[in-house]
Amino acid sequence: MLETEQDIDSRLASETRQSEQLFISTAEILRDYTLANESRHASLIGRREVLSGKAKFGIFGDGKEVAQLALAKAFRKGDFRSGYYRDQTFMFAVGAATIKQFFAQLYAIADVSLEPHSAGRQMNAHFATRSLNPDGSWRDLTEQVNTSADVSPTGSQMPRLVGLGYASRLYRELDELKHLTQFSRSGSEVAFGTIGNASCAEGMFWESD
Ligand SMILES: Cc1ncc(C[n+]2csc(CCOP(=O)(O)OP(=O)(O)O)c2C)c(N)n1
Ligand SMILES: [Mg+2]
Repeated sequence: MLETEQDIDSRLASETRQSEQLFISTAEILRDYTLANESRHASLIGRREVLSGKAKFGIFGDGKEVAQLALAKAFRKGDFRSGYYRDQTFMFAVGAATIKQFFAQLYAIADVSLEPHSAGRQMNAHFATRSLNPDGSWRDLTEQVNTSADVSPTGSQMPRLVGLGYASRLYRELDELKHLTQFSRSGSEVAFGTIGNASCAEGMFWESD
């Protein structure tokens, strides 16, 4: 059935209302574009450094910039990531890594103040956040973005992801854990995971399912 003029007017009005709800400011679009562009160049320059023998090994997140910017918008303080080596744009976007730190790890700089993710001990793009202060006391994990420390076996982020999700469930359900407010927002935090297609064929992926 053909739409009448009135139908079209009301459809357009409703679509306009929907697009207003999805409003993103010009400033935010420009910030996102800038970060995506910087991250892409970090990948291209990093790969050149590896292929010309100046860095030990490299694997990069180019091609995933936009998806990771979108993921970062859903991520809140207190949430956790368990991911893999393609996640640089997400890590930059949530403020948990800088481009300088990214290159410090690529060059295996063994100085924790320059390379706080692993002090040069891990391959590149193996991210981590700290749960402890230098004096060994716990940080308030609900006030920071968190990522479990990346390890290299493909698929190994999945059991960690299950553990993080299960921990939130326990914080939600067990009264005796309710006083531990520095670890959990009453179990409402979200554990986000990332994985590559090939790693979805690993045993650890299926065991985590
Ligand atoms: C258990 C294990 N086997 C092999 C490797 C070597 N390795 C590193 S990345 C990779 C490919 C992973 O592909 P995919 O999961 O599709 O991720 P993509 O890099 O394509 O996003 C392999 C085989 C590894 N890290 N761990
Ligand atoms: Mg793949």
